Amino acid sequence: MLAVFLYLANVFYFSVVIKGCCLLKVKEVTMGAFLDKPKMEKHNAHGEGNSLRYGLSSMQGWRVEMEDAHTAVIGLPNGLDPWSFFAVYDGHAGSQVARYCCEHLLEHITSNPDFRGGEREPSVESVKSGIRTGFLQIDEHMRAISEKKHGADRSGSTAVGVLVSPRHTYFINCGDSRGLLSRAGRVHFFTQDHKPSNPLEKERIQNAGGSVMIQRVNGSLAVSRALGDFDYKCVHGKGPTEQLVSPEPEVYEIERSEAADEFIVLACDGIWDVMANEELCDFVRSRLEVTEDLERVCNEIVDTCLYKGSRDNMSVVLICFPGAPKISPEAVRKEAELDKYLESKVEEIIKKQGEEDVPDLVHVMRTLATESIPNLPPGGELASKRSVVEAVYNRLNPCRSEDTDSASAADMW
Ligand SMILES: *[C@@H]1O[C@H](CO)[C@@H](O)[C@H](O)[C@H]1NC(C)=O
Ligand SMILES: CC(=O)N[C@H]1CO[C@H](CO)[C@@H](O)[C@@H]1O
Repeated sequence: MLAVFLYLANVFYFSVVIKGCCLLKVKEVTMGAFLDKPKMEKHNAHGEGNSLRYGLSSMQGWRVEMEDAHTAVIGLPNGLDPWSFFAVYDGHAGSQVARYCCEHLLEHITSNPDFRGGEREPSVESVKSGIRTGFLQIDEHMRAISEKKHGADRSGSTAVGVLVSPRHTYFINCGDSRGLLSRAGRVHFFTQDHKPSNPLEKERIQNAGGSVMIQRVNGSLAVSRALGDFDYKCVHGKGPTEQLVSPEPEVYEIERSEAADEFIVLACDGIWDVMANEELCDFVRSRLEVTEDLERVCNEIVDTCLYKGSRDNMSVVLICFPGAPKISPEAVRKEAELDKYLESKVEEIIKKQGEEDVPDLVHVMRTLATESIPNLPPGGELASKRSVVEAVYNRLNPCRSEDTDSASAADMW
Protein backbone atom coordinates (compact mmCIF):
# COMPACT_ATOMS: atom_id res chain seq x y z
CA MET A 1 0.00 0.00 0.00
CA LEU A 2 1.47 3.34 -0.97
CA ALA A 3 1.15 6.34 1.21
CA VAL A 4 -0.09 9.29 -0.80
CA PHE A 5 0.53 12.77 0.50
CA LEU A 6 -0.81 15.90 -1.06
CA TYR A 7 2.01 18.31 -1.28
CA LEU A 8 1.68 21.82 -2.60
CA ALA A 9 4.89 23.72 -2.46
CA ASN A 10 8.17 22.98 -0.88
CA VAL A 11 10.28 25.99 -0.12
CA PHE A 12 13.84 25.49 0.87
CA TYR A 13 16.25 28.17 1.90
CA PHE A 14 19.94 27.81 1.99
CA SER A 15 22.53 30.43 2.64
CA VAL A 16 26.24 30.32 2.13
CA VAL A 17 28.70 33.01 2.93
CA ILE A 18 31.89 32.58 0.98
CA LYS A 19 35.19 34.11 2.06
CA GLY A 20 34.94 37.80 2.71
CA CYS A 21 31.35 38.75 3.15
CA CYS A 22 29.56 38.10 -0.06
CA LEU A 23 26.26 36.67 0.99
CA LEU A 24 24.77 34.33 -1.49
CA LYS A 25 21.22 33.26 -0.88
CA VAL A 26 19.61 30.52 -2.81
CA LYS A 27 15.90 30.10 -2.61
CA GLU A 28 14.49 27.20 -4.44
CA VAL A 29 10.83 26.58 -4.97
CA THR A 30 9.65 23.27 -6.28
CA MET A 31 6.05 22.65 -7.18
CA GLY A 32 4.74 19.13 -7.24
CA ALA A 33 1.59 17.09 -6.99
CA PHE A 34 1.78 13.87 -5.03
CA LEU A 35 4.45 12.53 -2.78
CA ASP A 36 3.95 8.79 -3.17
CA LYS A 37 7.57 7.82 -2.90
CA PRO A 38 10.51 9.39 -1.15
CA LYS A 39 11.79 12.55 -2.75
CA MET A 40 15.34 11.55 -3.45
CA GLU A 41 16.51 14.71 -5.13
CA LYS A 42 19.19 16.36 -3.06
CA HIS A 43 20.14 19.89 -2.25
CA ASN A 44 23.90 20.00 -2.59
CA ALA A 45 26.70 22.48 -2.09
CA HIS A 46 30.42 22.41 -1.56
CA GLY A 47 33.30 24.77 -1.04
CA GLU A 48 36.74 25.20 0.41
CA GLY A 49 38.96 27.66 2.22
CA ASN A 50 41.02 28.02 5.39
CA SER A 51 42.51 24.63 4.43
CA LEU A 52 39.09 23.01 4.91
CA ARG A 53 36.90 21.41 2.26
CA TYR A 54 33.21 20.82 2.79
CA GLY A 55 30.27 19.25 1.05
CA LEU A 56 26.66 18.96 2.07
CA SER A 57 23.53 17.16 1.12
CA SER A 58 19.97 17.19 2.24
CA MET A 59 17.05 15.15 1.14
CA GLN A 60 13.41 15.45 1.92
CA GLY A 61 12.73 11.72 2.01
CA TRP A 62 9.19 10.76 2.94
CA ARG A 63 8.26 13.99 4.65
CA VAL A 64 5.82 16.33 3.01
CA GLU A 65 7.77 19.41 3.96
CA MET A 66 11.51 19.85 4.09
CA GLU A 67 12.43 21.31 7.45
CA ASP A 68 16.20 21.07 7.51
CA ALA A 69 18.53 23.94 6.81
CA HIS A 70 22.27 24.37 6.98
CA THR A 71 24.95 27.02 6.99
CA ALA A 72 28.54 26.90 5.74
CA VAL A 73 30.74 29.95 6.18
CA ILE A 74 34.43 30.09 5.41
CA GLY A 75 36.02 33.22 6.86
CA LEU A 76 34.14 35.07 9.60
CA PRO A 77 33.61 38.84 9.62
CA ASN A 78 35.42 41.34 11.85
CA GLY A 79 38.94 40.17 11.23
CA LEU A 80 38.31 36.50 11.86
CA ASP A 81 39.15 35.46 8.30
CA PRO A 82 40.88 32.24 9.34
CA TRP A 83 37.77 31.07 11.24
CA SER A 84 34.92 29.03 9.75
CA PHE A 85 31.43 28.03 10.82
CA PHE A 86 29.17 25.15 9.79
CA ALA A 87 25.78 24.13 11.13
CA VAL A 88 22.77 21.93 10.53
CA TYR A 89 19.31 22.91 11.76
CA ASP A 90 16.62 20.29 12.04
CA GLY A 91 13.22 21.89 12.27
CA HIS A 92 9.98 20.54 13.66
CA ALA A 93 6.38 21.76 13.44
CA GLY A 94 7.33 24.08 10.60
CA SER A 95 10.49 25.47 9.10
CA GLN A 96 10.43 29.12 10.22
CA VAL A 97 12.78 28.78 13.19
CA ALA A 98 15.25 26.56 11.30
CA ARG A 99 15.30 29.01 8.44
CA TYR A 100 15.77 32.04 10.67
CA CYS A 101 18.63 30.40 12.55
CA CYS A 102 20.24 29.33 9.32
CA GLU A 103 20.42 32.95 8.27
CA HIS A 104 21.07 34.73 11.55
CA LEU A 105 22.55 32.54 14.28
CA LEU A 106 26.15 33.22 13.33
CA GLU A 107 25.73 36.99 13.48
CA HIS A 108 24.08 36.70 16.91
CA ILE A 109 27.13 34.76 18.09
CA THR A 110 29.94 36.83 16.62
CA SER A 111 28.43 40.25 17.26
CA ASN A 112 27.73 39.93 20.97
CA PRO A 113 30.26 41.49 23.36
CA ASP A 114 30.86 38.21 25.21
CA PHE A 115 32.29 36.66 22.06
CA ARG A 116 34.77 39.43 21.40
CA GLY A 117 35.81 39.70 25.02
CA GLY A 118 37.72 42.87 24.10
CA GLU A 119 40.68 40.97 22.67
CA ARG A 120 41.72 40.79 19.04
CA GLU A 121 41.52 37.02 18.90
CA PRO A 122 38.80 35.84 21.29
CA SER A 123 39.96 33.51 24.06
CA VAL A 124 38.51 30.03 24.50
CA GLU A 125 36.39 31.27 27.39
CA SER A 126 34.97 34.23 25.49
CA VAL A 127 34.17 32.08 22.46
CA LYS A 128 32.28 29.66 24.65
CA SER A 129 30.33 32.30 26.50
CA GLY A 130 29.72 34.20 23.25
CA ILE A 131 28.17 31.13 21.64
CA ARG A 132 25.90 30.61 24.64
CA THR A 133 24.87 34.27 24.64
CA GLY A 134 24.22 34.13 20.89
CA PHE A 135 21.81 31.22 21.30
CA LEU A 136 19.88 32.82 24.16
CA GLN A 137 19.77 36.11 22.28
CA ILE A 138 18.45 34.74 18.98
CA ASP A 139 15.82 32.77 20.89
CA GLU A 140 14.60 35.92 22.67
CA HIS A 141 14.63 37.74 19.37
CA MET A 142 12.56 35.07 17.62
CA ARG A 143 10.13 35.01 20.53
CA ALA A 144 9.57 38.74 20.14
CA ILE A 145 8.93 38.28 16.41
CA SER A 146 6.54 35.43 17.12
CA GLU A 147 4.66 37.44 19.76
CA LYS A 148 4.21 40.27 17.30
CA LYS A 149 2.48 37.78 15.08
CA HIS A 150 0.36 36.65 18.06
CA GLY A 151 2.20 33.38 18.48
CA ALA A 152 1.45 32.22 14.98
CA ASP A 153 4.75 30.37 14.77
CA ARG A 154 4.92 27.19 16.85
CA SER A 155 7.96 25.73 15.15
CA GLY A 156 11.27 24.84 16.72
CA SER A 157 14.68 23.68 15.60
CA THR A 158 17.68 21.83 16.91
CA ALA A 159 21.12 23.11 16.00
CA VAL A 160 24.45 21.36 15.76
CA GLY A 161 27.52 23.17 14.53
CA VAL A 162 31.24 23.70 14.63
CA LEU A 163 33.28 26.84 14.82
CA VAL A 164 36.76 26.09 13.54
CA SER A 165 39.51 28.51 14.59
CA PRO A 166 43.17 28.06 13.69
CA ARG A 167 43.79 26.38 17.04
CA HIS A 168 40.48 24.90 18.16
CA THR A 169 37.38 23.14 16.96
CA TYR A 170 34.35 24.20 18.99
CA PHE A 171 31.47 21.75 18.82
CA ILE A 172 28.10 23.33 19.54
CA ASN A 173 24.98 21.34 20.20
CA CYS A 174 21.41 22.14 21.16
CA GLY A 175 19.03 19.21 20.64
CA ASP A 176 19.27 15.75 19.14
CA SER A 177 21.28 16.33 16.00
CA ARG A 178 24.91 15.25 16.38
CA GLY A 179 28.43 16.28 15.45
CA LEU A 180 31.36 13.90 15.28
CA LEU A 181 35.12 14.28 14.86
CA SER A 182 37.22 11.58 13.24
CA ARG A 183 40.87 11.67 14.25
CA ALA A 184 43.58 9.17 13.35
CA GLY A 185 41.13 6.70 11.88
CA ARG A 186 38.56 6.59 14.63
CA VAL A 187 35.76 8.48 16.35
CA HIS A 188 37.58 10.92 18.62
CA PHE A 189 34.60 12.94 19.81
CA PHE A 190 30.84 13.22 19.42
CA THR A 191 28.25 15.55 20.95
CA GLN A 192 25.64 14.35 23.44
CA ASP A 193 22.02 14.30 22.28
CA HIS A 194 19.58 16.26 24.40
CA LYS A 195 16.77 13.80 24.98
CA PRO A 196 14.05 14.43 27.56
CA SER A 197 14.88 11.20 29.40
CA ASN A 198 18.53 12.17 30.11
CA PRO A 199 18.72 12.59 33.91
CA LEU A 200 19.75 16.26 33.84
CA GLU A 201 17.21 17.17 31.19
CA LYS A 202 14.47 15.32 33.04
CA GLU A 203 15.32 17.12 36.26
CA ARG A 204 15.02 20.51 34.57
CA ILE A 205 11.72 19.52 32.92
CA GLN A 206 10.27 18.35 36.24
CA ASN A 207 11.50 21.45 38.06
CA ALA A 208 9.61 23.47 35.47
CA GLY A 209 6.42 21.58 36.29
CA GLY A 210 6.47 19.29 33.26
CA SER A 211 6.89 15.57 32.90
CA VAL A 212 8.62 13.06 30.66
CA MET A 213 6.32 10.46 29.16
CA ILE A 214 7.02 8.08 26.28
CA GLN A 215 10.46 9.74 26.26
CA ARG A 216 8.93 13.06 25.35
CA VAL A 217 8.46 16.39 27.09
CA ASN A 218 4.89 16.26 28.45
CA GLY A 219 4.40 13.23 26.21
CA SER A 220 4.72 15.26 23.05
CA LEU A 221 8.09 16.84 22.13
CA ALA A 222 10.94 14.38 21.52
CA VAL A 223 13.76 16.82 22.15
CA SER A 224 14.58 18.70 25.36
CA ARG A 225 16.67 21.55 23.98
CA ALA A 226 15.84 23.59 20.92
CA LEU A 227 15.50 27.06 19.54
CA GLY A 228 11.90 28.23 19.18
CA ASP A 229 9.20 25.91 20.61
CA PHE A 230 7.88 28.85 22.63
CA ASP A 231 4.87 26.90 23.87
CA TYR A 232 7.35 25.06 26.05
CA LYS A 233 9.04 28.20 27.31
CA CYS A 234 6.39 30.03 29.28
CA VAL A 235 6.75 28.80 32.85
CA HIS A 236 6.56 31.89 35.11
CA GLY A 237 9.37 32.56 37.52
CA LYS A 238 11.85 30.43 35.59
CA GLY A 239 14.74 31.72 33.50
CA PRO A 240 15.26 30.88 29.82
CA THR A 241 17.50 27.91 30.61
CA GLU A 242 15.12 26.47 33.25
CA GLN A 243 12.15 25.94 30.98
CA LEU A 244 10.62 22.70 29.69
CA VAL A 245 12.71 23.19 26.59
CA SER A 246 15.99 25.08 26.86
CA PRO A 247 17.81 26.98 24.10
CA GLU A 248 21.14 26.60 25.91
CA PRO A 249 23.81 24.92 23.77
CA GLU A 250 26.55 22.66 25.05
CA VAL A 251 29.90 23.85 23.76
CA TYR A 252 33.03 21.69 23.76
CA GLU A 253 36.44 22.93 22.69
CA ILE A 254 38.93 20.54 21.19
CA GLU A 255 42.47 21.52 20.38
CA ARG A 256 43.15 20.89 16.71
CA SER A 257 45.67 18.30 15.68
CA GLU A 258 47.17 19.19 12.31
CA ALA A 259 48.49 15.68 11.82
CA ALA A 260 45.61 13.55 13.03
CA ASP A 261 42.32 15.43 12.51
CA GLU A 262 40.48 13.90 9.54
CA PHE A 263 36.94 15.16 9.24
CA ILE A 264 33.82 16.37 10.98
CA VAL A 265 30.30 15.14 10.27
CA LEU A 266 27.27 17.20 11.31
CA ALA A 267 23.96 15.46 10.79
CA CYS A 268 20.38 15.47 11.97
CA ASP A 269 18.83 12.56 13.84
CA GLY A 270 17.46 10.97 10.65
CA ILE A 271 21.05 9.89 9.95
CA TRP A 272 22.02 8.78 13.47
CA ASP A 273 18.79 6.81 13.91
CA VAL A 274 20.09 4.21 11.48
CA MET A 275 23.88 4.59 11.66
CA ALA A 276 26.05 4.41 14.75
CA ASN A 277 28.98 6.80 15.19
CA GLU A 278 31.61 4.20 14.29
CA GLU A 279 29.62 3.00 11.29
CA LEU A 280 29.29 6.47 9.86
CA CYS A 281 32.94 7.24 10.58
CA ASP A 282 34.09 4.04 8.83
CA PHE A 283 31.75 4.62 5.92
CA VAL A 284 33.00 8.18 5.34
CA ARG A 285 36.63 7.05 5.56
CA SER A 286 35.99 4.34 2.97
CA ARG A 287 34.25 6.81 0.63
CA LEU A 288 37.07 9.34 0.89
CA GLU A 289 39.42 6.66 -0.40
CA VAL A 290 37.40 6.35 -3.60
CA THR A 291 36.30 9.93 -4.31
CA GLU A 292 37.28 13.52 -3.62
CA ASP A 293 33.76 14.70 -4.34
CA LEU A 294 32.35 15.57 -0.91
CA GLU A 295 28.84 16.20 -2.23
CA ARG A 296 28.84 12.68 -3.58
CA VAL A 297 29.98 11.29 -0.24
CA CYS A 298 27.17 13.18 1.51
CA ASN A 299 24.62 11.94 -1.03
CA GLU A 300 25.78 8.38 -0.46
CA ILE A 301 25.35 8.82 3.30
CA VAL A 302 21.82 10.11 2.85
CA ASP A 303 20.81 7.39 0.36
CA THR A 304 22.31 4.69 2.54
CA CYS A 305 20.32 5.94 5.53
CA LEU A 306 17.13 6.00 3.47
CA TYR A 307 17.71 2.39 2.45
CA LYS A 308 18.54 1.47 6.02
CA GLY A 309 15.04 2.63 6.85
CA SER A 310 15.26 6.26 7.95
CA ARG A 311 11.94 7.95 7.32
CA ASP A 312 13.03 11.46 8.17
CA ASN A 313 14.12 14.34 6.06
CA MET A 314 17.90 14.18 6.30
CA SER A 315 20.79 16.65 6.24
CA VAL A 316 24.49 16.10 6.49
CA VAL A 317 27.53 18.35 6.29
CA LEU A 318 31.00 16.85 5.88
CA ILE A 319 34.04 18.99 6.62
CA CYS A 320 37.49 17.66 5.75
CA PHE A 321 40.74 18.73 7.37
CA PRO A 322 44.02 18.43 5.43
CA GLY A 323 44.61 15.09 7.20
CA ALA A 324 41.47 13.43 5.77
CA PRO A 325 41.91 10.06 4.01
CA LYS A 326 43.09 10.44 0.41
CA ILE A 327 42.12 8.55 -2.73
CA SER A 328 43.75 5.14 -2.72
CA PRO A 329 44.21 3.39 -6.09
CA GLU A 330 43.85 0.09 -4.28
CA ALA A 331 40.48 1.11 -2.81
CA VAL A 332 39.30 2.45 -6.18
CA ARG A 333 40.19 -0.86 -7.84
CA LYS A 334 38.36 -2.87 -5.16
CA GLU A 335 35.31 -0.68 -5.48
CA ALA A 336 35.17 -1.21 -9.26
CA GLU A 337 35.51 -4.95 -8.69
CA LEU A 338 32.70 -4.87 -6.16
CA ASP A 339 30.39 -3.07 -8.60
CA LYS A 340 31.20 -5.62 -11.31
CA TYR A 341 30.60 -8.47 -8.90
CA LEU A 342 27.22 -7.04 -7.87
CA GLU A 343 26.25 -6.64 -11.53
CA SER A 344 26.99 -10.26 -12.27
CA LYS A 345 25.08 -11.36 -9.16
CA VAL A 346 22.01 -9.39 -10.14
CA GLU A 347 22.12 -10.90 -13.64
CA GLU A 348 22.42 -14.35 -12.10
CA ILE A 349 19.45 -13.86 -9.78
CA ILE A 350 17.26 -12.60 -12.59
CA LYS A 351 18.30 -15.42 -14.95
CA LYS A 352 17.54 -18.02 -12.30
CA GLN A 353 13.92 -16.92 -12.19
CA GLY A 354 13.49 -17.41 -15.91
CA GLU A 355 12.16 -15.14 -18.60
CA GLU A 356 8.49 -15.24 -17.62
CA ASP A 357 8.73 -14.34 -14.01
CA VAL A 358 11.05 -11.39 -13.49
CA PRO A 359 11.69 -10.95 -9.77
CA ASP A 360 11.15 -7.50 -8.33
CA LEU A 361 13.94 -5.35 -6.99
CA VAL A 362 13.04 -6.19 -3.39
CA HIS A 363 13.52 -9.86 -4.12
CA VAL A 364 16.90 -9.11 -5.70
CA MET A 365 18.03 -7.06 -2.69
CA ARG A 366 16.82 -9.73 -0.24
CA THR A 367 18.62 -12.45 -2.14
CA LEU A 368 21.83 -10.42 -2.22
CA ALA A 369 21.50 -9.81 1.52
CA THR A 370 21.69 -13.55 2.18
CA GLU A 371 25.00 -13.89 0.35
CA SER A 372 28.36 -12.99 1.76
CA ILE A 373 29.66 -10.33 -0.58
CA PRO A 374 33.32 -9.41 -0.17
CA ASN A 375 34.52 -5.81 0.26
CA LEU A 376 31.21 -4.10 0.93
CA PRO A 377 31.84 -0.60 2.28
CA PRO A 378 32.11 -0.78 6.08
CA GLY A 379 29.21 0.92 7.86
CA GLY A 380 27.22 1.22 4.62
CA GLU A 381 27.16 -2.47 3.69
CA LEU A 382 24.70 -3.58 1.00
CA ALA A 383 22.39 -0.60 1.61
CA SER A 384 25.09 1.72 0.29
CA LYS A 385 25.19 -0.26 -2.97
CA ARG A 386 21.49 -0.22 -3.65
CA SER A 387 21.79 2.37 -6.42
CA VAL A 388 24.32 0.16 -8.23
CA VAL A 389 21.99 -2.82 -7.92
CA GLU A 390 19.03 -0.75 -9.05
CA ALA A 391 20.89 0.53 -12.10
CA VAL A 392 21.72 -3.00 -13.31
CA TYR A 393 18.21 -4.15 -12.52
CA ASN A 394 16.67 -1.33 -14.54
CA ARG A 395 19.03 -1.96 -17.42
CA LEU A 396 17.97 -5.60 -17.55
CA ASN A 397 14.26 -4.85 -17.09
CA PRO A 398 13.60 -1.58 -18.84
CA CYS A 399 9.84 -2.11 -18.77
CA ARG A 400 9.61 -3.21 -15.14
CA SER A 401 11.59 -0.35 -13.71
CA GLU A 402 8.80 2.24 -13.83
CA ASP A 403 6.27 0.45 -11.67
CA THR A 404 8.66 -1.37 -9.34
CA ASP A 405 10.58 1.74 -8.51
CA SER A 406 8.28 3.31 -5.95
CA ALA A 407 6.76 0.13 -4.61
CA SER A 408 10.10 -1.49 -3.92
CA ALA A 409 11.48 1.53 -2.15
CA ALA A 410 8.47 1.39 0.15
CA ASP A 411 8.91 -2.33 0.74
CA MET A 412 12.57 -2.21 1.60
CA TRP A 413 11.84 -2.01 5.31
C1 LIG B 1 3.22 20.35 30.62
O1 LIG B 1 2.59 19.63 31.68
C2 LIG B 1 2.37 20.42 32.85
C3 LIG B 1 1.83 19.48 33.92
O2 LIG B 1 0.76 18.74 33.45
C4 LIG B 1 1.40 21.53 32.53
O3 LIG B 1 1.19 22.33 33.68
C5 LIG B 1 2.00 22.38 31.42
O4 LIG B 1 1.10 23.38 31.03
C6 LIG B 1 2.35 21.52 30.21
N1 LIG B 1 3.02 22.37 29.27
C7 LIG B 1 2.97 22.19 27.95
C8 LIG B 1 3.65 23.16 27.10
O5 LIG B 1 2.41 21.22 27.46
C1 LIG C 1 15.43 15.24 10.16
C2 LIG C 1 14.30 16.16 10.02
O1 LIG C 1 14.37 17.17 9.38
N1 LIG C 1 13.24 15.85 10.66
C3 LIG C 1 12.05 16.61 10.60
C4 LIG C 1 11.33 16.33 9.33
O2 LIG C 1 10.07 16.88 9.36
C5 LIG C 1 9.24 16.49 10.43
C6 LIG C 1 7.89 17.13 10.31
O3 LIG C 1 7.38 17.05 9.03
C7 LIG C 1 9.88 16.87 11.75
O4 LIG C 1 9.09 16.43 12.82
C8 LIG C 1 11.24 16.24 11.81
O5 LIG C 1 11.88 16.63 12.97
